Amino acid sequence: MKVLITGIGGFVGSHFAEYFLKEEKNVRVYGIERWKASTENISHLMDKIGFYGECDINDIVSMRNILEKVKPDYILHLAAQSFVPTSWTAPAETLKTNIIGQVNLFEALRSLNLNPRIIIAGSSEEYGFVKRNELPIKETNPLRPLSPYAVSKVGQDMLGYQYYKSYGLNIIMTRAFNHTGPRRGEYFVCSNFAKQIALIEKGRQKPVIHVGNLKAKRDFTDVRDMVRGYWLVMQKAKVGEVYNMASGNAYSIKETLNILLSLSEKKIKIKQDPERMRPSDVPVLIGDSTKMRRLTGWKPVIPFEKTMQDLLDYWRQKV
Ligand code: A2R
Repeated sequence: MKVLITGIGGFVGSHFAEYFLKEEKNVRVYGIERWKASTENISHLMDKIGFYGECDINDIVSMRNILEKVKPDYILHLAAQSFVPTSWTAPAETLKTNIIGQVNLFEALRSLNLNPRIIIAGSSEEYGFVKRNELPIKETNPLRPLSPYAVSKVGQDMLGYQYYKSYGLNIIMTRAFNHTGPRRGEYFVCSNFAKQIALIEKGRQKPVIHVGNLKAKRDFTDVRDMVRGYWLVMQKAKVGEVYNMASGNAYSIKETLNILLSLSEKKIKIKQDPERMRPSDVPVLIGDSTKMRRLTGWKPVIPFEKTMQDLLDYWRQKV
């Protein structure tokens, strides 16, 4: 069985590759690699992953070449401009990579007459502004995106549906709520706090942690639980359907900060930094993943405190 992971060198992609190589011996893992892509996250796995040269999802020729060579049974489409704040500073680039990049993937598959099962990595950010009485959020909730990133993910989601309906492609849409853990990019909130604490412990930053909006509440799942969930959805889900993936529990950003601070012996002050505030932020996101759980039997098993401990230890080793 051949699985192609776009964005394999990213946070989720690297955990996915690790999961397959450890737990699913009958799966052959392939990746796509951009010119000068960072392979740090998967450097320990490189010899076990199949690569067929450079591929940028914005370039349909390179996309087609890879698909023709791999002929995958499954595609996990993770490659994206994945960072919400960057989508404010580079909205057009975010829309291009996420939406047009995905069109390139679909059109390349169509031109090759390939029809693997494809998972689209959507996001809880698609729900955007959510009313209190809509929590926890079901798949049927209106989408009211609040950032260019969120709009790009709504676009990916809708295109997935449209290509399923129009051309019968085997596409499954997911909306993953927040996930974190070791290797999370340093610009994402928990990872950023953990890195700052690790730098403070090493004496490389004054004992002051810079933070943005601490009030926002997010539904966090460990990335290792998340990739297990993605694989179950990939195998069992109904094509053309959308599935939330969430823990169902929310922590405020302040609570995550407090957990991380409690794992350090250093006395650290907290400083709010106006530059870290977003033009519009989603106040609370809590997901209802009943649909996906009923289908697959999945539930997250890694406690949030362990995720935070592992994330902090990752940064302690890295800085
Ligand atoms: O930036 P790179 O070269 O390290 O590769 C990133 C890749 N990527 C691309 N690959 C090919 N062509 C492109 N034009 C292109 N642009 C970006 O996507 C990286 O390997 C991956 C994204 O990884 P992360 O930023 O760590 O995202 P994460 O957290 O793993 O999220 C995976 C998916 C994304 O679609 C999110 O929007 C969604 O889950 O939540």
